[in-house]
Amino acid sequence: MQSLNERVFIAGHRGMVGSAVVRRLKAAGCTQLILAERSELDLCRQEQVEAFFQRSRPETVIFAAARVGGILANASQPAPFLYENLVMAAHAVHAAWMSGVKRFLYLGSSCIYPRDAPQPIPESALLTGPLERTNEAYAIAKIAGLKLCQFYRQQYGVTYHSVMPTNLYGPGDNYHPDHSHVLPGLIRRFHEAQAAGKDSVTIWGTGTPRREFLHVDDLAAAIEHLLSLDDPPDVVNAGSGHEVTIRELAEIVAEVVGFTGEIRTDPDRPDGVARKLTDSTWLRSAGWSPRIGLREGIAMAYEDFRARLAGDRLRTV
Ligand code: GFB
Repeated sequence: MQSLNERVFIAGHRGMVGSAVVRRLKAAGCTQLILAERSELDLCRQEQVEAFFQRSRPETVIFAAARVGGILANASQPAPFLYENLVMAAHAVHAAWMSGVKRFLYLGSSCIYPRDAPQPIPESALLTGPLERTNEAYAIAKIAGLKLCQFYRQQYGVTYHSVMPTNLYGPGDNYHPDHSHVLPGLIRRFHEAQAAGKDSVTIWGTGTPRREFLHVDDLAAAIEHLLSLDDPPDVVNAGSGHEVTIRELAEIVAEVVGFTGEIRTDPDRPDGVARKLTDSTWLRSAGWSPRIGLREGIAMAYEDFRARLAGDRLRTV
């Protein structure tokens, strides 16, 4: 942000990313955060979005609203993953431009890159090959969103740009047993196995895919940093630079939770893409670097999980 007094609309402030951004900007001293509950603003409804922007007049928009989920949710619900993410982005970018918003930061995902992209994946790999099948719908919507920003910037001279985070985790994650991402899925499964005294836990797939994880508070710092730059590139990756296999991840979760039984795999479940390590050289050279290590971050996420479980506040959407 150029100034702490700017009117900043955070779309999706109830989600894991949006709430981390709210925490970060409040701590930085931002005084005019604009937040809207879903009952007040349905981003899938164009008239509502346009009326909201005309009424609330944000100067900066951080677009963290999305239908998100893990590999199973993506693969089994491609229609709403494409439709909702596509129309939300289209409505918000267009309404922002019509109401005079000069700065718009769109949140994408590292799954926009081709399945067989070189590793680590540079931003230049975009649209150079076929996508991973299990999240094609989400990826197509996110590519359309980042292209909207790129083309509005190119044609209208507004600073609309995008950040592509790697696999995220942290407080307020979704712990749905089937639809969550791998890390909250494993935290829940290992916690329940430990509590029930089970002697084994089965993880999905072969355990061999590699993933890179970034704590959502590190992403919030990246977002704040990107917004402080006058002329960022259209698309910027944000990753930790550190990848683990799913089995290694499960071993860390087991250790954090205190589960000492056997870890089994289930090769009938989908693995998804084999590797997805982002190249964040640009963002690092611009002055951002992640601070939260994976083990430390998982321990923090587990604390959050337990607190929410005890308070009956676990998100399972
Ligand atoms: O996090 P995840 O669902 O999504 O799965 P992706 C990552 C890997 O973990 C896959 C394995 O190889 C899964 O088979 N896995 C093992 C599990 N146990 C579990 C479990 O209990 N739950 C889940 N969910 N996975 C997503 C995309 O891809 O990444 C989204 O579908 C988005 O579009 C997101 O881009 C960041 O990393 O494969």
